[in-house]
Amino acid sequence: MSERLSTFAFHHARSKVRRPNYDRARLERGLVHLGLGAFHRAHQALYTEAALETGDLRWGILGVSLRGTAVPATLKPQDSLYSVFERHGETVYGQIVGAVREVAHAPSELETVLNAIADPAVQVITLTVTEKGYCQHPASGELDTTHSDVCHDLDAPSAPRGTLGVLGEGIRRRPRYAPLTVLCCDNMAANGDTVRRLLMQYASLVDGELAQHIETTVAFPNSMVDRIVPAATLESLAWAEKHLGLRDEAAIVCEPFKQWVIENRFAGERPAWEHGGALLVNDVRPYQALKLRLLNGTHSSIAYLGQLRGLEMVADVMTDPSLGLFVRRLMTEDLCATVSAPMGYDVHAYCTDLLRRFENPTLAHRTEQIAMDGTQKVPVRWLPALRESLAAGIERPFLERALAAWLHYLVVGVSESGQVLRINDPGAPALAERLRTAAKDAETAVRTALGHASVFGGEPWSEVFIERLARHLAALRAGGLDALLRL
Ligand code: CS2
Repeated sequence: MSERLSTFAFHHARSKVRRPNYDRARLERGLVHLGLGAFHRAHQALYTEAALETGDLRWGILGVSLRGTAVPATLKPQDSLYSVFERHGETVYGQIVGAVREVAHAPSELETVLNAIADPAVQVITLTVTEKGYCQHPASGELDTTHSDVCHDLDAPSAPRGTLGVLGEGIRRRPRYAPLTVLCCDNMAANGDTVRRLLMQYASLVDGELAQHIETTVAFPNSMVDRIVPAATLESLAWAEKHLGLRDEAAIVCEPFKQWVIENRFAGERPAWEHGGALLVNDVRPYQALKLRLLNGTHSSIAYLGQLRGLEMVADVMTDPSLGLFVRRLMTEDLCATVSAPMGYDVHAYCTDLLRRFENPTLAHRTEQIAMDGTQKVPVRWLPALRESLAAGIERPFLERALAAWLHYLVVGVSESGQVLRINDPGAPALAERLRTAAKDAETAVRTALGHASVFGGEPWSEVFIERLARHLAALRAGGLDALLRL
């Protein structure tokens, strides 16, 4: 077995692997990141790495895990160093990243985390806590005051455990003169505005003074993030070890593409992320809609169809003749028709690139990973496009079938090739329960499911749509995916 990556060992990495060109010992702490998963490490941290390489060493990251111990336990023995390999076919580019200066596990190192957020030298807090980490009702976007984290944090605001509670208490400890930017990097529409609204709702339940402090000192720009980062596997770690020449238990293998579009509304200073290619714009919403609908929307359809068929990887779905064609048409016909491109954007070329990214045969991107948390993702990725289309009297044949496939996936239990479907979504049992109690007839099942307001919203759905969705669900139940796609 090779030597483990660390400050001491990183000079022994293979010469082709790029290393930090700055003196890590001089790195200051200027950023706190909540949610230290692979996505942050393969995305925002690389933009920060590029900013550090210009010689501005103020922007070292304190990376925080809000729950699990696995990431801190892996990174601490490596002095927070890790490697990222970009891979498409034979093309490989690897680098060791030094931007994460230190890591913390919030439940056991809470004071460290809160005091870091309170430190005026920290001017930006970035977040990737997944959609469910914000404790919102997915459909309305309002704070879920019955959520166990919210209840816990409202009871003990100075010893919080949820994202909003940790942010709230950290900000409460900041001096009033110190500006702060909270930058949400999760896949949600108007993500910055959403976090602002939720945090303000939370803060006003704690005390009015905190809400006012946030109001006057904190900015919440919206941002669009993009990079496909599959969860690590034993194979990907072994592959990375071979290319790194060192053992890195936090190694990431991802696609070469990355994009970050950020609204240029920071309260204080920020790293020069444009050196890593970030685009600073006035309005991020058109980019966000394009990405959430075309990339994430198609991704979710790949996930549920793939899961139902028993296909493990995204690339397997893309090469399956009938499913591959279905998802291509879902993207280029249904979803494409619902987006308006930012100025100068070639949506057709964007779609072609997306399809090529999904086809990447060397990326072990599991359909199960994307299928996770559907009750949070579907309301963002599919439902707005569907609502807008239905309001204009337009049928979206592929998207509507995909929605039926998701509902079926929630209750069917096994794939068409016999694998047990493991559903990882805290919001799923309530919806599945509705589908099950109304199981017999597809139309009743659909009506009951669409009545689940926290996912589908309070507005009624049109009768013609309900009929079509019921027909799709009935076809799936009777004849599986082939019957659905034939309809
Ligand atoms: C995926 C995203 O897991 C998922 O839901 O759709 O993580 C996707 O890979 C990224 O948003 C790509 O930028």
